[in-house]
Amino acid sequence: MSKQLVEAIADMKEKEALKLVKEMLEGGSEPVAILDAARRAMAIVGQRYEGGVYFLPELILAGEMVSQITNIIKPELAKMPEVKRHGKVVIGTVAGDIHDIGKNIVSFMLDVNGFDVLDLGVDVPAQKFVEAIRDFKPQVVGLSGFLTLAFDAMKETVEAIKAAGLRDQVKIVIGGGQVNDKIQEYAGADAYGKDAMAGVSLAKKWVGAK
Ligand code: B12
Repeated sequence: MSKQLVEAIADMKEKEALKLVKEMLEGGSEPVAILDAARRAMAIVGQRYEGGVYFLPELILAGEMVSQITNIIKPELAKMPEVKRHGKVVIGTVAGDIHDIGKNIVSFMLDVNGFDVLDLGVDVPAQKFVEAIRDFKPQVVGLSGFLTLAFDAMKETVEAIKAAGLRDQVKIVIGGGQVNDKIQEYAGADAYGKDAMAGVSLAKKWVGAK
């Protein structure tokens, strides 16, 4: 069924995709497995966009479908037994970038895994991260970005945090479709997370949670 879901999203069959998600949940599928299918479908949508098969309207529709799927799944994840709170995370999509589907998934996976998350939204200026670190006092900062131009914004954000004298107080993890360890090094972050669960594992490790 997860293969059918990938195809339905990738083929822009919105009603079918949402119906499948509900059926999968009723059938006992893991919410995280459904999210993974949505992520795989988005990669196909991206390839079709690159290949000139899809255009911006399809990207927007695909984005909306995944947001709706995320909203259906959220209450299921929230049903998990109450977990101990481990610490605080500030997260946002860096300046110049408005992609937020992945960030939203990371944000709520952190939440359901015991972190208090302050989500600053999209196109977040470096200074806003600095202010949030001062006010919210997180142990971890998550920077998300999908565009190649986000790499510079990530670097600038890390530099602004350093210039504000706050770099030693936080661990910084970056993530987003094209991010890898080279970009992590370029941006001066502490780690990169390939997916939401990698972000959760890193944050847990950094705050010493089991
Ligand atoms: C959906 C989409 C959109 C939607 C976004 C909707 C939304 N609300 O986010 C819309 C239509 C708005 C959009 C706009 C644009 N897009 Co777009 N978009 C995509 C698309 C198809 C999917 C992205 C996505 O959501 N993937 C699914 C999520 C779940 O994956 P993810 O973000 O990688 O997240 C996971 C991990 O990376 C990780 N993660 C993510 N963030 C973080 C953070 C931390 C801390 C951690 C630990 C982990 C982590 O965990 C997530 C969950 O597991 C990609 C193509 C692709 N290859 O995927 C193009 C793509 C990213 N877009 C692209 C482009 C060019 C644009 C536009 C410039 C188009 C235009 N001409 O206007 C604009 C950008 C405007 C801007 N300033 O940002 C290009 C980028 C190319 C580049 N090299 O920069 C891509 C690659 C398409 C392409 N092949 O050309 N886009």
